[in-house]
Amino acid sequence: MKRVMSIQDISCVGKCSLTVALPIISAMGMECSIVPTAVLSTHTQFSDFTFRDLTDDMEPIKEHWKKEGFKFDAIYTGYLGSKRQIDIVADYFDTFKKDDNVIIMDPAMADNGQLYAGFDEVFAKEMSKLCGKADIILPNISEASLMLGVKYPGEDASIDEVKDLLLKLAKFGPKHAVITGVELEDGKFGFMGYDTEKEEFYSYGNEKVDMKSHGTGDVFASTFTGALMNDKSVYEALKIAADFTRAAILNTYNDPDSVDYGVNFEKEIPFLVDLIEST
Ligand code: PXL
Repeated sequence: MKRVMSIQDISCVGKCSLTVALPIISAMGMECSIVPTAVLSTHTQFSDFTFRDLTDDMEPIKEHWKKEGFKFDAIYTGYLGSKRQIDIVADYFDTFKKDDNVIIMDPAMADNGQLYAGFDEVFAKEMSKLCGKADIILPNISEASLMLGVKYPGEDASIDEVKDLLLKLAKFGPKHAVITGVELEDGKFGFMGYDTEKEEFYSYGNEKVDMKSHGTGDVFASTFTGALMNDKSVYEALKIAADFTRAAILNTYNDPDSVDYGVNFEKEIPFLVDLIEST
């Protein structure tokens, strides 16, 4: 069985980061080993959340795993809480990156042009340096522009603006830079990516569901990771992630009892398994 390492926080209520990565990656038939970076009572879109920093545990976990000789087929990182955590994650990459595994980074730190609570532009720059060690990076439009230190073009950025961001992200050094949450030319909503080796753009989208939701970037990145581990190509895995994320949003949109802090990805797990089997 393939093994994924996921490094991000546990938000006890909030349907994001590890409470999304673990069920999705497990449902896709992969072992998901975790490095919890912090325990929060909720994600940071709530007020008065608690935050227990677990940075001091990260180095000893890494050292133990190194001693045990554990190997990972993918390393997938999401929300990181501080510059020090970014430095430690860089050490994880140096320790566990091999020729035959893949590093996937979702630089989760902003939405709608706004950094999440506790972050600043300096943190965004540090995150951009870490992206240079990744094979595939999955920022949204806000994260891409903040990491690049350029003006936020808005959620309705034009295709030319998105392409410009992608070419600049490519200079960080990943094999694929992918921007999520893009309004495509055909009126669809999805992702646009750039393959830095083939020097080619690609994109895919679905009809937009008219709803703002939290944690969708985490659902997308977790699904992408699981699909890639199921031997799908980068493009196929991104497409599966886009289709599943949209299904989770649509389910939430149609559910009168839905919560507003996350999406109903749980209800769509059977669809995810179908997507994996039929792709
Ligand atoms: O969904 C991204 C995310 C992850 N972790 C924490 C967050 C957020 C978004 O707000 O606050 C703690």
